[in-house]
Amino acid sequence: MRKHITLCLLAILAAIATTAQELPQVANIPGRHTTSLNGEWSYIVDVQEEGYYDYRMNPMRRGFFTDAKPKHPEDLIEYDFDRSPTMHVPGDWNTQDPQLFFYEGTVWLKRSFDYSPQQERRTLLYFGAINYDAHVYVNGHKAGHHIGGFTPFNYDVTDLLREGTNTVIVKVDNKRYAEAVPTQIFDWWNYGGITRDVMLVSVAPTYVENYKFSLAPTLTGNSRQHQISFSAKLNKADAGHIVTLSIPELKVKQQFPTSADGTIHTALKVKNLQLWSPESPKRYHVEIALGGEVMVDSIGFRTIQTRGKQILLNGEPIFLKGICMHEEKPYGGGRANSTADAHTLLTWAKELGCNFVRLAHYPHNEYTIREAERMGILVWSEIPVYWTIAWTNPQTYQNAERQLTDMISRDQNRANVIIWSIANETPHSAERDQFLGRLAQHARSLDDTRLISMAMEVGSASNYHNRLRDNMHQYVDVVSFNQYIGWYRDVNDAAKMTWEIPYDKPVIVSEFGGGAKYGLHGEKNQRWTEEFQENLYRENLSMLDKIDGLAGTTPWILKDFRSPRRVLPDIQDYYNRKGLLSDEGQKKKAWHVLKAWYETK
Ligand code: GCB
Repeated sequence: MRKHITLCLLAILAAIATTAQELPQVANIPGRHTTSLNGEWSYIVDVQEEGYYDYRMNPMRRGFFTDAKPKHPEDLIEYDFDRSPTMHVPGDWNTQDPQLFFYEGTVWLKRSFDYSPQQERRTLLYFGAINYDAHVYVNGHKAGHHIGGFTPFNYDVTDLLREGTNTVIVKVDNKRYAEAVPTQIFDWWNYGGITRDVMLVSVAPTYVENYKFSLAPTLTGNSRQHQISFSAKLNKADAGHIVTLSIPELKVKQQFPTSADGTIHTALKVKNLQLWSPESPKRYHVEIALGGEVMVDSIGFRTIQTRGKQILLNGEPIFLKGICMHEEKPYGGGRANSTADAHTLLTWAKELGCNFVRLAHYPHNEYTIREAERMGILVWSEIPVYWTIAWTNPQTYQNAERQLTDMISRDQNRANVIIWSIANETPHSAERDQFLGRLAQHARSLDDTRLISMAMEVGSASNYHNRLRDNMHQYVDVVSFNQYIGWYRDVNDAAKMTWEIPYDKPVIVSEFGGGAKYGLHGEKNQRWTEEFQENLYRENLSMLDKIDGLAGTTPWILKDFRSPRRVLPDIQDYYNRKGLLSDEGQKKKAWHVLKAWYETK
C-alpha cells in the first residue's frame, strides 16, 4: 500500500513538472523540419483494457504498464513491451497481424527514439491520423487525447522530452460508438491503428502555424493581372513579427508585419499568372519565412465558382468526370498511406478518363491530395458524417465540426480541392437539418473560396419519375445525390427514368453503381456478373445524360473495397464488389462503358 501511495505521489509530482500542450493543427508539416517516427512499433493487444486497470487491481504485479490514478489515468509510470511483437507505423493492425483482422478494441503501441534537445526550439509530436480514439504518452506522461480517425493532430512535447532515449506510447481504440463520427454502422473496413505518419517537428518558439492562399474570383480567367490573397497566422497573438513571402517565378518578395492577434491578411497583384487546371496543373514554389526559418510549399492558383447550374473552373464551365475512391491500398487491401499508393489509384482514375475524384467518406491522407494536385485531378473531400449520426448529441456535433475544421485547415492550400462535403446519405429530420446547417455554415466561415456540397438521398420516386427534395439545398453550392437505380432499386431500365431537381444549382450524381465479381460472366439480368454491372452502367449513363444541370458524376466506385457488411460467401467475401476494378486492379466490363462515356464529355 505504501508503495502504491509513493508511486501515485511521484506520478502527480511528475505531471506537475512536465506538461504537454495540445495545439491547433500546425499546417504544412511536409514543408517543416521533421524527424520521422515511422517504422517498427512494439504493440500489446489489450481486449479488456488491462493497461488501465492492472495497477489498481494488483499494485504488486509487474504489469506491462501500470496506472497511478484510480480512474482515467493521465500518466503511465511503468511499462514493459520487451517481449511484444512489432508492427509497422504507419499501418493498420488488421492487415499486419492475422489475429487482428476483425479486431475492434484497444492496442497499445510503443516506440523509443533518441533525442537531443535544441536550445531555443520547440518540438511538436505530430500524428497524421490514428483510428479512432488515441491517448498519447511521452516518457510516461500524458501528452493528450484525440478522437477522430482521419485528421492530423499535434502536441508541443518539448517539456516532456529529454536527452537520450525517449518513448512514445499510444493507446489506440477503434471500437465503434453510436455517438461517434462515423457512427456504429458504416460500409468500409474499420482499420485500426496509427494509420498515418508520426513525426517530431522542430519549430522556433514563434512560428507560422497556418496560412492560406487564394485567387480573387474573376470571370475572365485568362486576364493578365490577378489578385492573390494571402493570410497567415502565428502560434502567438503578437504584433510586429515580420513574415516574408517569396514566389520567385512571379517576382514576389514582400514583407508583412503581423498585427496584434498574430495574423496577416493581405492581397498581392501579380502578372502573367499561369492558372492551375487539370490540363495544366501548374504549381509555384513558395517560401514563407519568419525569423530565419523558411517553410516551402507548392501552390496552385485557380478559381472555382458556380453560375446557375454550371461549375466554373477559372471562369470556364467544367464537367466533372469523376469516380469515388476509398483509402485502400491498390493491391490486397489495408489502409493506403504513401505517394506510391496514391499514384497507382489516381493513375487508374486518369486512365478511366477522370478529371475529378470523390474521396469517400472521410479525409484521405495528405499524400493523396498532394499527388492528385500534382497530377491535375480535382478533389471532393468529405467528413464521415455518414448515415445516422447522433444528431442531437452536442459532443457528436463538436466532433464532426472538429473533423471538418481539421480537414479544411490541412488542405485549404491545395488548388485541386474544390468541394468540401459535409455528409453522406443522411435521412431527413429537423434535427439532422439543424446539425448539417450548422456544419455548412461553419465550413463556409472557414473557407468561402470553395464549394460546399453533401451526398443527399433521393427524395421521392414514383414509377419512373424521381424528385430530389432536401432542405439542405439552401446551404450547398452544388446539389449532389446518390442513387442506386438498377441495384437497390430493382429495375433494369434506368434509362427511362426522369429527374426533377427543383434548385438552380449545379448537380452531381455522387454515387450510382452495382456489384460484380470480376471474372463472373452471364446474362445482363444476372446479378453479380460483369454483364449485369455493364448494363447497369449503360442504363444509368443514358439516364444521367437527361438530367438538367448535370455538372458531373462520381460513380461508386473505382475499386472493390473491404467491408464487414459484405458477407456473401464466394461473391463478396467481405468486399463491396461495386468496383470498376477488382480488389487486385483487374478491369471489369463496366469500366470500358464509363471510360467511353467520359470520352464523349
Ligand atoms: C452508399 C454509400 C456507400 C456504400 C454504397 C453501397 O450509398 O454511400 O458508402 O458503400 O452505398 O455499396 O451500398
